[in-house]
Amino acid sequence: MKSRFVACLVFVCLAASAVRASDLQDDLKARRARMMERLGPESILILFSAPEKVYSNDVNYKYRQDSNLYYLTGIDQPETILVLIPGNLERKEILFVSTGDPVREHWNGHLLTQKEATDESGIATVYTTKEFESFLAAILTGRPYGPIITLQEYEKFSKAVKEDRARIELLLGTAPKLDGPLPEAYEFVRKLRERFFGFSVVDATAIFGELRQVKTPYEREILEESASISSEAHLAGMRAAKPGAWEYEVEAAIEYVYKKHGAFDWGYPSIIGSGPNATVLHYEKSNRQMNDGELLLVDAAANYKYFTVDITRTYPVNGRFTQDQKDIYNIVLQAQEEAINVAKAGAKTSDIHQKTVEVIKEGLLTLGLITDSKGDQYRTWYTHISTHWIGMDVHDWGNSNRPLAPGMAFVIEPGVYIRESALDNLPKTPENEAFIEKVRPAVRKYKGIGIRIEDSFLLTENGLKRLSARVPRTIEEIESFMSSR
Ligand SMILES: [Mn+2]
Repeated sequence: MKSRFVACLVFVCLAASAVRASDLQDDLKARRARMMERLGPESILILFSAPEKVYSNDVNYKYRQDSNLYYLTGIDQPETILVLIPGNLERKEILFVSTGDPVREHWNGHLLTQKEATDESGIATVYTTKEFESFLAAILTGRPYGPIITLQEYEKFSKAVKEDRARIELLLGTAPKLDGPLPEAYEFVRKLRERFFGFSVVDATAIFGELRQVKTPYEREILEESASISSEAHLAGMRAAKPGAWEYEVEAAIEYVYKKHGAFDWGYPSIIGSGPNATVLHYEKSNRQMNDGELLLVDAAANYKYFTVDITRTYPVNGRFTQDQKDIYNIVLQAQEEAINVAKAGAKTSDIHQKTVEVIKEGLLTLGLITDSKGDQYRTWYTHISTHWIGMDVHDWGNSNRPLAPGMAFVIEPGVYIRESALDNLPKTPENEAFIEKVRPAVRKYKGIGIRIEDSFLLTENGLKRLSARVPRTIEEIESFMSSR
């Protein structure tokens, strides 16, 4: 009964969404304006869409737009290019899209017309992708581009090119090795430099990170809707888990909820790990049958309108925790609880993580899984960092040195994973031999238990908001939900 009531609430909440389609266009416009402010009048930004990716042979994966291109355009079509020229008089925003190929449209569906591209993005100037080369050649040799345009339109940028001050901002990604192949972005830079002069190339990564790190009111609403769908999906997963069921049945129950609410798909491949699979951080196979007495770790969230939260729950497939499972669970839960209290405006995510480390060390020491709470022994069982930004990417762009401020969204996800093999992998030093001998009995007792608890948060002007609050989390909440299914 209780769960049905919750499901009802979700439905009402989603149906009553106050977000209108035009809200996205308004937000896109504001995002581009902020980007152009950072770029300045002597820069241009060139941003390419994500390539299509091969699934196998001549079949592609479902197309997923590059987050940054979508962030500034709302266009989810391949072969799209955005150019921002803040120094221009009117045409500061120019979009290139592939249009009007009847054969391609027959096979793969409608391509945006220039007018539709304008309607979706709010960008008035739209050219075809084929024109991009001649556009670049024009503006990088100090000529204007496009019909019925005043000679002054491109003047600021042209002058910067002529005087060697122009900046081309691109997303370069990680620098390639000297002897390896050039990634596409670097290849593009190489070709630009062969043909044109008067500019330097700048990596725009940091600006995107800074902008995306603080969510706009529109983005906060979508993030909450996305969290709402993912929370409901977790409840569906909890209903599907039982001794004898297969991991993929839980996965199907979860992903059904995503699709039912019009989500694109998962935001990252679902992790549905039962028994020892719960200790595999990115377990993706979902093909094991669950046994009575085991835990199931579920790490899953939808990509809804290009926003993804990140939620993990670990619960007993038969609905009741054993004492050993409770021992570990309570450490992770307490670590999360205490870390939540640290997550205030002005704090850093490293402070949050440090708190989880402190609590987990104490807990592991008490259970005999480490012998020294001062050093790094805890890393044998707590193998990852507990925070990251969320948003358009599940591990969203942002600067971790920036103090927390309203509009930032992130997870807190401590975890403990007791893999006996972790002891075998320690370097063979006398110190480690002694450690292994002392903790071996506790490791035998708890081996195969993997627990992660992960919630998604939005820091607001009124404090921290747990976006995944509806998913049972404490031992009491979980056992009560599982027995009332
Ligand atoms: Mn995560």
